[in-house]
Amino acid sequence: AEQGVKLDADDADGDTGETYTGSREMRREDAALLTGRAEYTDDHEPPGTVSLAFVRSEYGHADLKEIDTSAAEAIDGVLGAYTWNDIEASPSPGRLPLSGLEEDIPAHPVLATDRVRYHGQPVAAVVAEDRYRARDGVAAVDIEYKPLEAVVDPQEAATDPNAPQLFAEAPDNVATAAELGDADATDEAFAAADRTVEIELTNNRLIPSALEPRAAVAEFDSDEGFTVTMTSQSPHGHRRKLAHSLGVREGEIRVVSPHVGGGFGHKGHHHPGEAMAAWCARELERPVKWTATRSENYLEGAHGRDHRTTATLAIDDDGTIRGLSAETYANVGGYGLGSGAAMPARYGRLLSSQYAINAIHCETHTVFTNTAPIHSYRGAGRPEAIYVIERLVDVAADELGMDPAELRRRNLIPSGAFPYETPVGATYDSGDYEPAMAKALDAIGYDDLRDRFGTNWNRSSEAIENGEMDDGRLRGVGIANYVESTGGGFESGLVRVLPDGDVNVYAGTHSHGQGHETTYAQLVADALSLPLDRIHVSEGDTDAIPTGTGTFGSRSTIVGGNAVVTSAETVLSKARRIAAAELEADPERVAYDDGTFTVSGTDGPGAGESGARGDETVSFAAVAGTAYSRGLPNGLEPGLEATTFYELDGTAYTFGTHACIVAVDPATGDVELERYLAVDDCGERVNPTIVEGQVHGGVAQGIAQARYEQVAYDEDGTLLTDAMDSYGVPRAADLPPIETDATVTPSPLNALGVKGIGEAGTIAAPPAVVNAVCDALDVVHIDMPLTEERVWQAVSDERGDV
Ligand code: MCN
Repeated sequence: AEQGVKLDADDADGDTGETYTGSREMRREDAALLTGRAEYTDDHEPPGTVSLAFVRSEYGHADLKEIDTSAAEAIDGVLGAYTWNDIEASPSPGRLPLSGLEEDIPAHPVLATDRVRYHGQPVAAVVAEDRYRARDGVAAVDIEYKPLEAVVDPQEAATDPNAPQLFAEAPDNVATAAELGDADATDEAFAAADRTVEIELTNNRLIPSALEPRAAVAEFDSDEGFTVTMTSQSPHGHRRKLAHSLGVREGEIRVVSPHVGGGFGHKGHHHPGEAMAAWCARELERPVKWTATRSENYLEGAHGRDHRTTATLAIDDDGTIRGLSAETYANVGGYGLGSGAAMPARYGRLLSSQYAINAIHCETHTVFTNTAPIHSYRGAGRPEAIYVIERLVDVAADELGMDPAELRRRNLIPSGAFPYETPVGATYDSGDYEPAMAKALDAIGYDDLRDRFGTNWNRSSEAIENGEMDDGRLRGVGIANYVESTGGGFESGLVRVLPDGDVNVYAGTHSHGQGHETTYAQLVADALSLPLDRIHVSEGDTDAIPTGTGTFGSRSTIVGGNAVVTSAETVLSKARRIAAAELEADPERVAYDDGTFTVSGTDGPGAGESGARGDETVSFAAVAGTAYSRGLPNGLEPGLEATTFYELDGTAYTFGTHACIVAVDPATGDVELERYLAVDDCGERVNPTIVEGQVHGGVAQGIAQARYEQVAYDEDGTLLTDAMDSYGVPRAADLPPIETDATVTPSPLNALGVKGIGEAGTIAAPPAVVNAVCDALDVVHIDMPLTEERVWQAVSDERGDV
């Protein structure tokens, strides 16, 4: 495909008009990424750079008796070996910022104080001339631990009176407890319903496996302050958090984030690594580099999920859902990281999913355990909520002997009911669920599949015994409906026109794989009616970009996109006034299209010989030149740029239906995904190819959660899955082709009509896959990940073999 080709009326995606928005522009950023020209943090090597490495706790829970760094300091080339005592003696508070918790609960120290609370917690830091000697220094630090009993399961940590306590300030290890919805109304709904169905499930703990581990290069100058080059999804957020942990003002820190090789949430959080790199740079007055190894990233890079839930659905025999109640124990890990401990409390907001449920009640306990800190992994609460309701609906269908698709359809929020307020405090902006669901069911051939294979409500164990296809494998079909909340917080967008008419766009978001360089350029090119190649997009430097928020929560397109477009519109309106002055016309009479301002019907130099009045024109580029010349007309201020801080009034709810077909080998427990299909509705799509790419990536992660990924700690709190050979990251060959389709229901909350798409796949895929496998095996539930062993066990249990 070519670059810079506008979408015309014949485009297959159904949009009309000559716009870049909606067209399948190739991603501009890919040439540099694919040819290895792109610069990442670890490529940054200012003269004199030295290397930082950490001594990390070998124990999940232990008191620190003594730390002896003298042997490390004696190594040739080691410049310093530091412990908490050094941090305490310095001007820095040395603790990462914490929010949403009682104030007396201690925040994560950058180096352990007198106790370690998770395996891999940084205990000491060694800086040396190169990374090898830094490692030698790490090996030479001598630590005497007194191991303590550990607890890793959140439900056990909160409910077992004998469970070890992590913080005296958090009785029963509970960090926060929250309630959503109405308990009394839910009790009433339960009493009135024909029956209830219950499920107990675990949302398995995950590790973000971005290709590039976290890294930081910190430089310090006593006049200029800090420059921290780092892997970040939120450069301004990191500037603020670094200021907190270092005890300096934000103005003393510049954060620069070059290309980022994936994040999935964990590069939005502040970890000890970057804080210590900056602390050491000031201490040694040398540039200090820290790059996590894969294992370090696994030990300490904020993990995700890890919920234990008991949920009950109250339902009538005709399939009407009357009420839902859920109680969840969510793991926080050894310390709260930023707002991580408060995040699970919000997960219940999506429990209503696409269904009109009158009464919902959700209780969430977020719990400290001796495991790595947990925060937002792609989806951040939404996958956990949707998994609960979408599994429950299938269990209810089984109980009622009703087709699970039909049960869903009966309870969908009708298209006329928007904006729709759920009982758990969410207001859905717009939605039209039935067509998306119908599209998915049609495409997967749902009715035909049911005819051929039946459903788990009528399949007998005899049928399982016989197998239902010639190859002896059991087929199942699973569907999952979802909603995704998108667009929180404010975002900044600066549009600066240069004197020759080129346009620089700066946004406070930071792409780490999402393609903003392309999609923001499409939006601004349309807003300014200019060729795409005149628009240049920058993110990632806090000195160049107005204070922003960052890229997470599928927010960039809505808030960042609308911010840059609003700025472009402000710029255009000023350009029009300058053009009007040049053309000596009223601004209202000045038309603008395709880079040219026109006043029609003038009797100036353009007038025809016959006396007919002609058109006068001036180009956008010429107006840009005028904007920077002396003595602008009508008292206009020189310059041509605008900044917008954009915030959405509400939340935009993306939705869709995913469906898949599985074939399960009952002899081995092997599951093959024969088809996977996603129908997503994120409102207007800026770039359908990028949207599909986002869905592909999310679905890959969702399938991986359902089938492969599981963080494992032993009972002492030792992380067993600390590398890619023990943690089930999916490979290309593990994934089916992913078919995509879309419906378009614009969001009324923003002028572009867009909603976010970045997390849809991680939300919908786990329940779609688990529903399909449970359908194939005629079992009520199997916890993720659906390893061969678990699936085989479920088949054997069903047959009574074992
Ligand atoms: N888009 C569009 N039209 C829409 C919505 C989105 O064309 N209606 C395009 C956007 O312009 C943007 C992309 O799709 O180029 C994603 O936009 P959006 O949904 O706004 O999400 P964000 O850019 O804010 O990305 C965040 C989201 C999250 S929360 C995670 S986690 C995630 C993800 O994106 N991590 C990723 N996608 C990832 N992709 C890669 N390659 N690597 C990661 O770490």
